[in-house]
Amino acid sequence: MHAFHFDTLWHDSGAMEMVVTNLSDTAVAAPSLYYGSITRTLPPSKAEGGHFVRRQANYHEYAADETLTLAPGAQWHVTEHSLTRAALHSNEGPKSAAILLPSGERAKTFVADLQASSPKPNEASEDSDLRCGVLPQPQTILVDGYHAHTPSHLLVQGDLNLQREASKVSALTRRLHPLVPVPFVLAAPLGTIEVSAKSSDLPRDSYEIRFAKGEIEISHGAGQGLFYALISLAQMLTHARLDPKTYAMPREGVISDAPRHSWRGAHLDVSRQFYKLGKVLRYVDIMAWHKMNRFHWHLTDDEGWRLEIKAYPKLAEQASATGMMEAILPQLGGDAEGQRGFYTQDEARRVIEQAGELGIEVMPEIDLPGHCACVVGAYPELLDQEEELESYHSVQGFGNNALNPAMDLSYTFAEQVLGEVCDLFPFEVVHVGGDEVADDAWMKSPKAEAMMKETKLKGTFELQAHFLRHLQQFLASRGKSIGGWEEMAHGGGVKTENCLLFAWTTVEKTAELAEKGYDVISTPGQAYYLDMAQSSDWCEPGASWAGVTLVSQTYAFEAQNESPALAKHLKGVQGCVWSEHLTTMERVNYMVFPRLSAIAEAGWTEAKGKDFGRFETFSVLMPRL
Ligand code: TNX
Repeated sequence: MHAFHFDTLWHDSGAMEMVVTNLSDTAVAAPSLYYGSITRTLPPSKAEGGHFVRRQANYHEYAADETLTLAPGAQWHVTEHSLTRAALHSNEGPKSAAILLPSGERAKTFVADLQASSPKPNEASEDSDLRCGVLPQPQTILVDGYHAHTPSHLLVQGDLNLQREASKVSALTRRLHPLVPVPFVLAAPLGTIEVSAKSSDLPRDSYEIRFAKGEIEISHGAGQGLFYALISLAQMLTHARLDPKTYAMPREGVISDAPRHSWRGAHLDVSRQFYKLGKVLRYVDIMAWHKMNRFHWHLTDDEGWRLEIKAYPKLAEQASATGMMEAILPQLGGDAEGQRGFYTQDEARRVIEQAGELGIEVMPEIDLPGHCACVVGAYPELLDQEEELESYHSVQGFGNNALNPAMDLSYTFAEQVLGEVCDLFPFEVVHVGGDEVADDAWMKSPKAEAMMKETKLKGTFELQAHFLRHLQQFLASRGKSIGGWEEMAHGGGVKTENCLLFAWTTVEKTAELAEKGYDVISTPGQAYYLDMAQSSDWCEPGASWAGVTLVSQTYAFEAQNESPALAKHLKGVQGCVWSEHLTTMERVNYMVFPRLSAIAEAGWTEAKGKDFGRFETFSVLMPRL
């Protein structure tokens, strides 16, 4: 989050007022302000509230009085009366700024739009069919009238927590919708609609917004209630700006809202295609805009290992690359040059931090024991040296790609990797895959044969379950629950306690796992796999193993049914973005949107609030990667 928020106001008298709000936890003595603005100071300066220090072209510097101490939440106003020319648009004010702290550090500062002192209204919206533009659809919306002119900004004042959250949502909106005004400002001309907030005994993550007499009042439960209320307001303003004929800002009315499911997940496979850090951060932003709250980061697979692990440096150095000279030859996309890429632990921390600020937990997935072709490529000692090469093949065609439960090294490897992962990721669930081990894996391994004799474990899946139960115990010793795909229940399975399974092969699997006593997330390939083709047309891109999934089918799918086991164990829903076919960003966007928006709505909105017609017109406004 930014430590400071910077608002600027244009006065009709020809002055520019600059307002710095301290959003940090510490008081700052005698700060200095740097900014770049095309509306420039004309020396000699006629500043009030601060001293002009210097300017070069658009670069400006002002210092506060030595006696000024800016407490957390407090504001420093400087008004400059001597300017080269008048500002005519909101983009003619400061575009970038920093605050110089006494330590010499330049603190991150969010720069809001230049506001006009007598704002000119945007296009009038008079249609009686106007709506609140919020997706996922809130549970109840009662509106008695809309503003004929959507305000450019809403004012937030006084309460530091509210100011911080509002500034954060403004920054998010700027990243996703750089062409619309930021929703929340911390200083504004008289007459700007003000937002206040109070916590109440509403359920966790719930909120209510009351619009009355030119004011907006939020009451919210614990958790993310306030953040979600602000996202709803930010969306209403943004969408009214983007499509004023359809969406508007309520003048009188109440919105009451609460999430339907506690797990509203989105998964991203960064192994089959490597997506740069900036895209991952943007994916997290888009999730937050949809009020999704669990990012399932599929970090490893046969084709590439994408996370730096200090104990096994060759994972990042070698297992992250495919190519003609690599252990893994070029696969889908990446041509003959192959692909390469991984995230450092510091980069992963950036994702975790940004997600955390946006109410999103990051669940890492390290896919074990299967999907490890690149791992054994970099560390061949992980294979039973006496096992025949290519003695079994995964469904994707990789030979001997699963860590062998009969080898001590497999446990050492898994524990060291998961140990680093536990240290890095604060979320309580670590996903260890468990999927798609070939049904004859290790059956030609002398070591596995000896182990089966000794332990009475029979066949691939009992060996697999033995290995996964060990990982479950290891994770429990680190205070974590185990996550995994539905195959974690095979061969006797892992324990149902401290475990979360992801049902994917069929629609029925979710209830089956719940009936076995597992907490479960519903992500059936037939509805929520966003790599599936969207029509049977020959030229339609996508995968086909789960059939064709139209947007309307994704939207209509309901994970919940009458099963009492589901009522107890269904924790939520998730969209999965497998990337074998998603070789370009155009394809990613075409496949993922708007189906991801449909899943976000399934996670949030009760079934009675769903309406495909409304969704279809609205979803085009949601941001893309
Ligand atoms: C199945 S879902 C897989 C993935 C593929 C996906 C393609 C799961 C646990 N395994 O490895 O990428 O299908 O749709």
